[in-house]
Amino acid sequence: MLSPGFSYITPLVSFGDAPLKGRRLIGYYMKKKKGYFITLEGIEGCGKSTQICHVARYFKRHKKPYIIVREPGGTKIGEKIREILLDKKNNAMAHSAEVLLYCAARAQIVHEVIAPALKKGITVICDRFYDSTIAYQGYGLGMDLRRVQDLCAFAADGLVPDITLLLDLPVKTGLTRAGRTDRIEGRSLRYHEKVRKGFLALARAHKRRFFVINATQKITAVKERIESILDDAFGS
Ligand code: ATM
Repeated sequence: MLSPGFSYITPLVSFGDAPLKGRRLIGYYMKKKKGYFITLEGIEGCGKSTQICHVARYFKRHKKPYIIVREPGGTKIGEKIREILLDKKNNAMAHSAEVLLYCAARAQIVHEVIAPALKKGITVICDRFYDSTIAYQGYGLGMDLRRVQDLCAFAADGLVPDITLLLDLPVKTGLTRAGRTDRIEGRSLRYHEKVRKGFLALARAHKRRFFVINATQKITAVKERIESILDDAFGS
């Protein structure tokens, strides 16, 4: 069970009552908190790993302390769960077991790494978070979306990303780039199409937090787009 103390994180990171002008988080958040929670999402081969380094460099340039974490994983326990989840030999895994394992890994990293870092004013840049579970297990596997969302909220202990950068590209392009080596990547094209649609549906449903970026563009163009989003949200 997660420590009840972590519920403090909700008002700190939720966009709920933020005095937004357009999408800009005027001085309010700059004064109220120092650690931002930024997530990168997208189908396999979308270029998250490359772009996450650019996001990190952005915060380094602005002299903001940050950490980069990945999901599933990022903790000793989470990395063990990752191995189980991605192992092709585990093809008998029940859908319910799969969603619970992703959520278990998340609960651990929130508890052990993300919440404490944000509390200390450290920006957390996270390679995937619960939007992946909603897209891959909810939309992709066709599980009950409300149930999956509830599990995600429980595992994240109410933590909501400040900004989610969704790198979007056609499934065929992404999977060709990725090489399809793990248990989830090996699923059908149709499955991955549903995942992509899921991400885009999430972006439409959470317009303030999501930014959809065309990941078919050149790496530098994607990087510039991300920097302008970060400038707009956090810049001086
Ligand atoms: P990365 O390759 O981005 O590290 O993610 C591992 C796989 O786990 C990835 N596979 N594909 N395609 C996406 C998948 N995944 C889920 O299915 N649900 C989740 O909640 C998360 C975080 C990842």
